[in-house]
Amino acid sequence: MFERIDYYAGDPILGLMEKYSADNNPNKVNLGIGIYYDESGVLPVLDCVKTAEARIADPIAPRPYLPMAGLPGHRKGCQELLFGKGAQILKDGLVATTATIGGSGALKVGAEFIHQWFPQSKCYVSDPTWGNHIAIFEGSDVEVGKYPYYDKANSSIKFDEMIAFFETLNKHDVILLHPCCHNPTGMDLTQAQWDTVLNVIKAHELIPFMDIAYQGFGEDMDSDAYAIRKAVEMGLPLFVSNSFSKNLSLYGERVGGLSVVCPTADEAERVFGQLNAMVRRIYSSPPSHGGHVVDIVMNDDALHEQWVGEVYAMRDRIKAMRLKLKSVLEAKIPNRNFDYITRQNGMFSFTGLTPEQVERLQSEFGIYMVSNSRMCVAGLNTSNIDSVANAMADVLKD
Ligand code: KET
Repeated sequence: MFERIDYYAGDPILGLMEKYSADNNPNKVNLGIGIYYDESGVLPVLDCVKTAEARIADPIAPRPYLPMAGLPGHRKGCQELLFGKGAQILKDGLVATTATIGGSGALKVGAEFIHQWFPQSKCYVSDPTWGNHIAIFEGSDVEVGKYPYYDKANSSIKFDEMIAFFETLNKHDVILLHPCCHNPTGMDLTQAQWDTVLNVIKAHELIPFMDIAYQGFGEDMDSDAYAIRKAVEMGLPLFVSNSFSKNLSLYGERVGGLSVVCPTADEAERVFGQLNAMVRRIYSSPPSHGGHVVDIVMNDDALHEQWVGEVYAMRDRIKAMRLKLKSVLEAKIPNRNFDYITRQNGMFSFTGLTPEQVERLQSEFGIYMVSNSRMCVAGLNTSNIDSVANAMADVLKD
């Protein structure tokens, strides 16, 4: 009966995590999946989250189903983080937000919405992008294309090519953008470049879909949301998927949100209703535990401030690791340019290693990075950075 079912080749990122876990090399280093580990190589529980958990646990409360759109405080937390506290569009009721099962859930609900209400639209993703972007949109029967983005030879962005490409697209085509900390390249647009992109989007009536999974890991909470807020200022309709997996270190709780910015409050209400309908038919309503953590941390001023500080500490540790990695590699291979390591933002560095070199790092040194050469810099720490840099230098020299 099931013989005709294809084998699943596995996911390039999650599969790597499994392979890493099964490796019994005592010196193994996980630089694959986008997870922040602290200086001791441990996945942190943020202090603000510990306080929120203590409140949730005392007294232990009943667990009813949440509304389809999740907790109101979770939704408000997403909105204020993305659009700014007191933003006029929030006062005017122009944003339809649903809490979602992680950033992935937000993308899925958004993709389903686009499939149903914009059936002619194609979705264009950066070349390269997070692999699951393509899988999620194709899984919702949205045709996916790629726009030029990363110039491998120069470790830079093909900006002019990208703009020229956008100009060829059809009205209401969707452009999936990374507002900060581009995955996998770490190469972000400047604010002036964002302005140009958004002007083209406006002129051609394209639909921007911004996926922000690393807010706070680039520059700061507000600068990382520049593209989102600029699009709002320009009066563009906009989809935003956000994830709290990384910046609240709540990976397994699956917390995120999908927000759709609409021209009028009436349209926002219609969209909100349809988002509810999408959620109902996919998973009914989101899980409550992580939603309560988000609600508490985002809506308590003192905890929110503490949280921002904790995110910036993670950001700063990653930046310090970039500097260290660059300096060790430069010392080892003086004739090669490693500036790209500190020009890139967020958790990832796109190292440009060949698949063979990535494979050698894994089999000879127990160092795991994604085969497209993406390294999660947040997996480096002062104890493993020298051995990682030495191993990289070794495979690069041969
Ligand atoms: N968007 C982007 C850009 C992203 O990198 C991730 C996760 C997500 C959405 C999903 O967020 P979540 O809240 O976990 O559903 N990326 C890392 C983990 C993964 O592949 O699932 C990664 O790229 O390693």
